[in-house]
Amino acid sequence: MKKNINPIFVTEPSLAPLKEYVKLLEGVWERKILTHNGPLVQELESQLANKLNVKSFVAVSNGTIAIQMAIKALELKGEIITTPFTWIATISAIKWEGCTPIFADINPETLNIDPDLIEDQITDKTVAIMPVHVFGNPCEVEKISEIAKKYNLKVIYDAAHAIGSKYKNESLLHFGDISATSLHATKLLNTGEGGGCITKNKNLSEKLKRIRFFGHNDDKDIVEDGFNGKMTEIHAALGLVNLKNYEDVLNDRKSKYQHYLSNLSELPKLSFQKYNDLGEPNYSYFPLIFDSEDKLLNVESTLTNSGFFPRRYFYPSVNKYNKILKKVHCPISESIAKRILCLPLYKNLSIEKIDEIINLIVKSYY
Ligand code: T4K
Repeated sequence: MKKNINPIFVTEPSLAPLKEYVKLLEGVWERKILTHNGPLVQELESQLANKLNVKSFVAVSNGTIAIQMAIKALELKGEIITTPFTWIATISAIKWEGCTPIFADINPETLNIDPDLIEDQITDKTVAIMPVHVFGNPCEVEKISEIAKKYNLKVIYDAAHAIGSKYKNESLLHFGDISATSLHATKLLNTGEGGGCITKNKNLSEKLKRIRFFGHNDDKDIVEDGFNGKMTEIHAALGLVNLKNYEDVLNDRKSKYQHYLSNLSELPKLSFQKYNDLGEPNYSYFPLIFDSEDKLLNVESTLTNSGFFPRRYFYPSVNKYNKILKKVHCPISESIAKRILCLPLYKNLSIEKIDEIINLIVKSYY
């Protein structure tokens, strides 16, 4: 097999035609409004709320800030139970808001927090649960909501991966007190950097808008302890043009996901993320779970030697970052984190390239 002249990375941003973006930027140049809740940010929020069928979408500067704003809006101080199988941003956002992350281990099949392990971690300091819809796979939202009700806890979903995912036909972003999503370059829908907070509660949504704008109300009085979480017009313009291709990107990922799956499912001792029966994921990542780390390293080096660069999301399990976190053991997450590899998956990736990846994996297996 020839080495790729152009390396193939785990993902590539889906970008609308440049001409369409430039057209929107011309308006920005004319208006000279670059930020502070400009018309394009408002338009993006309204289009996103319609497209995703959510009550409101508060656009912010990135997904990490969205999580911090959710914690701030709910005025949480104490312990937040979360998953060890996530990106470090989940944890850093909790810590930046002066709260303490407490880990409940994951289900080895769904890769999401195991609801049956949450109650063991509840103490009198617990204020909230922060599950992550890992790789867009819906968490067990109903069980989590029951636990939260029983112990009077808030639920914030780290929905960074979850734009386009559904649960019982409703947008997954509608669950919990607040969901925080990401519009980063590597996500299904991107504004370059960006994110959003979603809630069904109108008062909370208004509060989030004030928090993102230094705590100002409409009369420019300071009524909240806010900060700067604003999205710019330049980012919103990118979101608006990319949003036009959103369904196309979603369907493309789904068909490529299925192509990978049908060609790899016969390989021995290889498993795949188990999707929630009541949900519909957005197929935003294609993770492979090996039976040993050695097998993973072998497949990874075969692929990289041929110019394909899969990624070890998430490695290591975040509870292992002991320079910033107290040592705790999360055996399931630690084991999965060592054995999971995400394959390239994005709109411009051709089926021929995917077949090359599949062939390399199959060869390195026998
Ligand atoms: N919660 C969870 C569960 C998350 O996964 C994340 C972020 C967050 C919260 C926080 O959301 P944000 O604050 O980021 O909005 C990426 C992203 O930086 C990060 O957004 C994402 N999760 C995380 C899982 O992955 P890397 O380390 O993969 O970035 P990088 O630069 O290695 O990019 C991967 C590949 O994508 C590259 O090999 C090439 C391609 N790429 C990347 C960028 C940035 C492009 O083609 N163009 C680009 O502009 O972090």
